Amino acid sequence: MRDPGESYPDAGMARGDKQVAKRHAVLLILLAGISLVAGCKKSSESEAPNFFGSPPVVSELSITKEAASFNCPAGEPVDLCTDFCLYMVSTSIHAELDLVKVSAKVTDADGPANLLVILARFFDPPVGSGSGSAIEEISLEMFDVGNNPVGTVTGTFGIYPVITGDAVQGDGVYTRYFYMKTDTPLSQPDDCILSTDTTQHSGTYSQFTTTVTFPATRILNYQYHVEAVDRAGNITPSGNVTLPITKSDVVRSPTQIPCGPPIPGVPGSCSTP
Ligand SMILES: [Ca+2]
Repeated sequence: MRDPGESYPDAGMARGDKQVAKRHAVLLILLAGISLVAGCKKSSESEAPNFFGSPPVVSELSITKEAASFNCPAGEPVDLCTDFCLYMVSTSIHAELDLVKVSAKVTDADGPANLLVILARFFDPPVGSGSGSAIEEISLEMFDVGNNPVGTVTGTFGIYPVITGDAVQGDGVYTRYFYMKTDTPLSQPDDCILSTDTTQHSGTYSQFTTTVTFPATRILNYQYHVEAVDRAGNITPSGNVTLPITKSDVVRSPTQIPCGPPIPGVPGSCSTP
C-alpha cells in the first residue's frame, strides 16, 4: 500500500518548492555576485558602492505551535460481501499532530516589489538530535495572500485547496502554517485531515512528513526561522525559535459488519447487510 502522504504530495508545497527552486537559482547567482564583489572590495580596499539597496526588514516574528486533533467517523463502508462473502468494513480515524504557525512582517525600503521570497526554514531531523538520518534544510514559502489558496492537494476521495493560514491579504505579514506529520506507513489518516480542514477553513494546511525516529519521550526540538530575500540578493534571517514537536499519531478503527445470506445461484456472493 502506498503511503498517501507520499502519493499525494501537497500540491501547495510542491508549487511553493518549484517557485523556491527557481528563486534559489536566482539566489545562487546573486550570492555568487555578492562574493565576487566582496572579493573585489577586499583586494582593492576601496568602498564599494551600495549596489544592493536596503536589505529586507523582518519584524513581528511569531513562530508557535498548537496540537491539532481530528476525528473522522466511519464513512461509506467498503463492500467485501458482494464478491467475497466476507464482511462490510468501515473505518473511523483519529489523528493528532502539531500545527506549526510561522508568520512575520517583512518590509523593504525599496518597496514590496523588491522582495523575492519569504521562507520558513528548519532542519530535519533537528541538528544534534542524533537521529542518524541525513540532515536536510527544509524551506517552505510564506505568503501574504489572506485565505486565498496557493495550490491544491489530491487526496483519496477528493481535491482540496491548500491555504497558508495568512490572516489578511497584502498587509505585509507573510504566513505559513504546516503540520509536522510523523511518517506512519501502516496507519494513514486518508482524507481525514484534508476534509476536516477544508470544512472548517475552506482549505487545508500543508503537511510536512518527517521520517525521523522520535525518542521515547515522543518529543523532538525543532528550530524554525524566517528568511527574507530581496531581488538584489540581500538576505535577512530572523532569530531561531525552538519548538518541542510531538510525534504525531494516527489511529484507524475498522468496524466489520457481517454480510447477509449467500445469493442463490451466484457462488461466492453474499447480499450486503
Ligand atoms: Ca498577510
